[in-house]
Amino acid sequence: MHQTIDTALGINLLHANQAGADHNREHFDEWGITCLNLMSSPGAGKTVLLEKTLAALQGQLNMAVIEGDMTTELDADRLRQYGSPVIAINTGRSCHLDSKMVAGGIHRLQEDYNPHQFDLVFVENVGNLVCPAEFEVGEHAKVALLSVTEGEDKPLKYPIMFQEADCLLITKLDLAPHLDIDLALLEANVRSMNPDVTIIPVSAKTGQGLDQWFSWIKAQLKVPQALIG
Ligand SMILES: Nc1nc2c(ncn2[C@@H]2O[C@H](COP(=O)(O)OP(=O)(O)OP(=O)(O)O)[C@@H](O)[C@H]2O)c(=O)[nH]1
Ligand SMILES: [Mg+2]
Repeated sequence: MHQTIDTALGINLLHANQAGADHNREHFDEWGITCLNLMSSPGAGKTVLLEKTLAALQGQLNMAVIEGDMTTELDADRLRQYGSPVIAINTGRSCHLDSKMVAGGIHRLQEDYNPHQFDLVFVENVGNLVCPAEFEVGEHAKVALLSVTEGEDKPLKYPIMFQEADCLLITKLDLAPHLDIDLALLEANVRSMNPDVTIIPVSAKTGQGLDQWFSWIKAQLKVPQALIG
């Protein structure tokens, strides 16, 4: 009995969230913005990757970040050094951003800036390999990060994140020689969940793979880069 109620509640919750996500996406589409939702377990390297990305693409693209964290603005403060607007959202007891929280971030962007100026909005989700994958926020693509320190089995144990991802970044590649990680097996496990996902191994520390990541980002833009003045 409880299970039935829980399931019905869960379906209603996800349904309401989806309606909000569709509404957020309509705003992004109206403004010509591409929104990318970055998700991973805690510490896989989302913020460091965003730091490298903001630094590298500054001057080429007009970017903003909606930064989700349960309590602090530590990540938001790190990212503010790169000149792009960073909207911090504290989720409190929630282990993921939902579409309503991101709508709040969008409204703050709208109030403080001309939203038409942005090409790209990154959402950094709360570090969690489960719930963020189930709650769309209005993104155009989902980017999952999995660091080499987490183990080859994670795509099998936490399938939804890997099934939903449009792009999978294998992070901290510089650490691989110090570990027993089997990268071929890791990739095979990802492919068994999602045969078509783009897989990009990267190291934010050495810069390996970052050019491929930047090319993937540019291929997602709503306005082709050649037209961005
Ligand atoms: N060796 C190495 N360390 C990295 C790399 N990328 C990130 N790190 C380290 O991993 C730790 C976590 O990085 P963050 O970018 O804060 O991870 P995050 O996913 O944003 O973490 P949460 O927001 O807490 O979920 C930091 O100590 C980083 O310096 C990398 O490419 N190589
Ligand atoms: Mg972070």
